[in-house]
Amino acid sequence: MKMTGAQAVVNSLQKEGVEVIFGYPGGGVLPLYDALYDSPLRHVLTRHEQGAAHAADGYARATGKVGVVIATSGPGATNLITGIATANMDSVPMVCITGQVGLSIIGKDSFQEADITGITTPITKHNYLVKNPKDLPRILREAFHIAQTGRPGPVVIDIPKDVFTATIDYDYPEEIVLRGYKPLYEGKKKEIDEVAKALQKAKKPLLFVGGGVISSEATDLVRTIVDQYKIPLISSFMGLGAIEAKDPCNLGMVGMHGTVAANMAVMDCDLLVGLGVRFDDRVTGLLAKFAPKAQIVHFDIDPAEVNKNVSTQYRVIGHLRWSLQSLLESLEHKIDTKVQADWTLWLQQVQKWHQENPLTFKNSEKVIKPQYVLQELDRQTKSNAIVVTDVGQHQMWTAQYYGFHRPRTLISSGGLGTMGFGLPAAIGVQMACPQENVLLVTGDGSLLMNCQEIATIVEHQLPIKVAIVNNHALGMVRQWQRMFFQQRYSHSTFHNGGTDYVRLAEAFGAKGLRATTPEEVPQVIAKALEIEGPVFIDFQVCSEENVLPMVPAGASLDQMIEGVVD
Ligand SMILES: Cc1ncc(C[n+]2csc(CCOP(=O)(O)OP(=O)(O)O)c2C)c(N)n1
Repeated sequence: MKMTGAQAVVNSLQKEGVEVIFGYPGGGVLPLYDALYDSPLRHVLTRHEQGAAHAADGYARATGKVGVVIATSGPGATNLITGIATANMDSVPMVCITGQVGLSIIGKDSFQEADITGITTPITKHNYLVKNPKDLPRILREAFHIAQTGRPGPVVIDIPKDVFTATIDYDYPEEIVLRGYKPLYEGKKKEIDEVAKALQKAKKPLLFVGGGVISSEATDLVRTIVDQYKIPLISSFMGLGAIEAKDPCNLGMVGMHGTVAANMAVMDCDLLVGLGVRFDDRVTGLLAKFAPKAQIVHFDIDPAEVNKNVSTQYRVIGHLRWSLQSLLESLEHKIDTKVQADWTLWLQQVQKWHQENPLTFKNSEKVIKPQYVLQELDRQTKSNAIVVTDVGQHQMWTAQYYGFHRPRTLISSGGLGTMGFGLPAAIGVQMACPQENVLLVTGDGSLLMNCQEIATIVEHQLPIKVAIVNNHALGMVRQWQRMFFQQRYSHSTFHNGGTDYVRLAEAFGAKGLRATTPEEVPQVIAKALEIEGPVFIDFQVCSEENVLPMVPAGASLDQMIEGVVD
């Protein structure tokens, strides 16, 4: 069938089952926007390309499907960069379509030209500059395949304006032939058997659950292992929600702001089994003292991850669904009562640590404590909202005080730590899950970084509830300055009383509420939950609070600061 390049892109998106696209038009992509005009595809016009990228990312994190974003050439495309890097660090499947100047004027500093394939090479799983219009269907097919298979990630397709307008014979390929790209599904049985043997010998095994467990939809298999063998588990920030927070085997988050029990368990275990984790520096602390008594096992789909940060004794490369299923088969009848008895003793030990060292804070009747806001949000939403966060103290308090029970219910920028992610990501999440309660927990700093997207939320009347943990400061920066820079608060405070967030919300046409005293917190949350549309709540919290416990950067996991630091 004959059609233009732009129509070919639209057709291909439909063939890939795309439902919604996030984007922002401009000269370089005008032919594509013209083709979208006649298509049934839903397009959400954000107010900034960065917002579009985070919205597509949020959509992908909430569903597991590929998020799609469109931007024009030059500044449109460069505005996507932070969003692409964010998705890349957290292995989120995304296809980004960017416009490019005409083929004959590429490389001539043409108007609105940027070398986007060059710029995004280090932050994409793959990228394309389409030079021949007839390659478009194949490239789109490949891009979706690459984005969602193996370790998921973002793929950029840069399309020159005259490629959009050229006429081609359209045929969408069924088959994909990609030399050199073989995303592994099944690993080696031998590797599994070695892990099973190591487990039989272990007296203090510890499962370490990461975001890969969620993205590979393998939570049920981890659940089965935990139920059957009662092995304690810890979670990375990205792994929260994979297993119920309240599960008796779950010690919670590990690392810099992890629980005491999780960190102590790492220091004492004799076999640490990493499942879809990156062993990121916020998790390991001082590498030389990470899991000092343990042999380390690493399960991952991406061979490049193994031995990147920690040296492992055992590794299994493969899709976690295959690997965990095989491990379960391999373990069957091999864990005798003697081994199981050791594991039970170990579980009792770590549970005792967990009971003796719960996450706590000193509540107050005078000032609103941020942790109290989180506890109350958790209580009133029955731990059942999809919670999106920004980056900072509020993000860590959310991880600590909200009870995540289902996978894909904590949507947050873990790897890159992108302030400004939350609001647009919440748009993508609410679009993907219209029936769910979507709660955004943000900071007064982060919210301002993409606050233009309030307009998008209002336009689509998305019923997102936004909790602004307003400490009139860049709280996490302030905390570091307080603890490690002799309280020299260099440029971390918002003066002049900060922004009036109620009026900001109202200026965009959303509802704004405020809580200034602890008694108002429950009432204001209840009211926000009753209101149907978008609501922004300004919680005026005390700015002195620190996120604790804390392992200082570069210290070992047993060097936790637990008490309140003044
Ligand atoms: C885009 C970006 N710029 C800077 C930082 C560094 N940073 C990390 S946390 C933080 C403060 C966040 O402040 P706020 O959003 O108010 O949250 P709070 O820590 O007060 O809860 C900053 C500046 C970042 N993570 N992202």
